[in-house]
Amino acid sequence: MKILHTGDWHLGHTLYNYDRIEEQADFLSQIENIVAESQPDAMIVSGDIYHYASPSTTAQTLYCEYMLRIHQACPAMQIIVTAGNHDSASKLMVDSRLWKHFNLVTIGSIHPESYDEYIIPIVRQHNTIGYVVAFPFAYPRFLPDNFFADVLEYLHQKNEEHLPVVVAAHLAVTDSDYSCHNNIGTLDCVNADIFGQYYDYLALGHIHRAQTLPHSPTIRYSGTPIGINFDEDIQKKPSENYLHSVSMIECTNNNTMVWTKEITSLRPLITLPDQATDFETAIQSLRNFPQDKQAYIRLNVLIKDFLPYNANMLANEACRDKACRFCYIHTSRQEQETVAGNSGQMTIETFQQENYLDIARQHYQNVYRAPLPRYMEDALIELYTDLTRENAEL
Ligand SMILES: [Mn+2]
Repeated sequence: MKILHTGDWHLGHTLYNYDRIEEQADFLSQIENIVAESQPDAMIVSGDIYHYASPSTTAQTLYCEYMLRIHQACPAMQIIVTAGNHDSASKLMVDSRLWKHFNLVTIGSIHPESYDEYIIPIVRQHNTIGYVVAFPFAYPRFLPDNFFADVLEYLHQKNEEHLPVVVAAHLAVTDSDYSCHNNIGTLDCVNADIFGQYYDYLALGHIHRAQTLPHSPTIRYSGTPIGINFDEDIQKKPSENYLHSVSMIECTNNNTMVWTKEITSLRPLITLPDQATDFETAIQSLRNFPQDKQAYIRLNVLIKDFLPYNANMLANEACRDKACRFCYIHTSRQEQETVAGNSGQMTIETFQQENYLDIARQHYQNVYRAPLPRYMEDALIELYTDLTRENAEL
């Protein structure tokens, strides 16, 4: 059983107000070519089909057009689409009955009553050759205990021929590298153990960096086909291009092989330069950026005090005759020595006890080595008074 595993398409996603439909069409057509060439038995799209729960008509048209083309590239292939946390499960289900006629099954939400709903037999020339068990996104706390493992055990009992089983899910598992996500604090992580043991490959979506779990070669995130935010595309080693791909899986007698097919980005997300530098050096590297290279650019600037007031204008000017698109300036602050005897770090206790104005004064002194200006002090007092009054009214 050969499977193409992808996910996190985020169709309709825009980056700093730049429309990305052209890039999204480009990666879909690459997937279409991979399908035509490798003729998989199934294709799994593990959630986050669209970026917005109410996708634009352009994004939906794109989905329709390319799903049909992908289907036509390999009509016997079973396509399985699950809803991710970005999708509206009910919207995705609207035309799901029509899509069944094109060998495409959509799994929108979890109704724990019927296990068979999640089990899709994969058929080649009238013979079942394996199963895909597809779970959409669900908050772990809303799932019945042991749900995933129970469904898989139920299939294991039925699967007398021990045909291969591939599971699709959209969630964050512990031990994965989610350093590219800036919402780590809100990411609910579950242990991959919750799937039990009766499967051959776990096709995950949710985390955007393609990766196989350490010590578990058959648990994998396919990653996004194109970068969704700049942090995803930060190279592990400077200057090494971050590769996007789809994953290919082949399950044969008790053996699972995994390899990738690269997806090239029409407009890669580039951080310029790799290491943060002063503004002048950064803007110069943008001026030197190749004229015809299509890319999204963020500048990586190390600041001591403030950015020049016209920094964004200068960056836009530097791109004027270029094919690249300037997005924003990422700033990091140079570590400064703090007042002698004061580490600049405040304990939570001090923070709770001190007066808000003293905290502001001390912080300003530590960072800028100057007293807090009078106008800032006035503004702070005004804000504080407004806030406390609003709170009193609530
Ligand atoms: Mn996603």
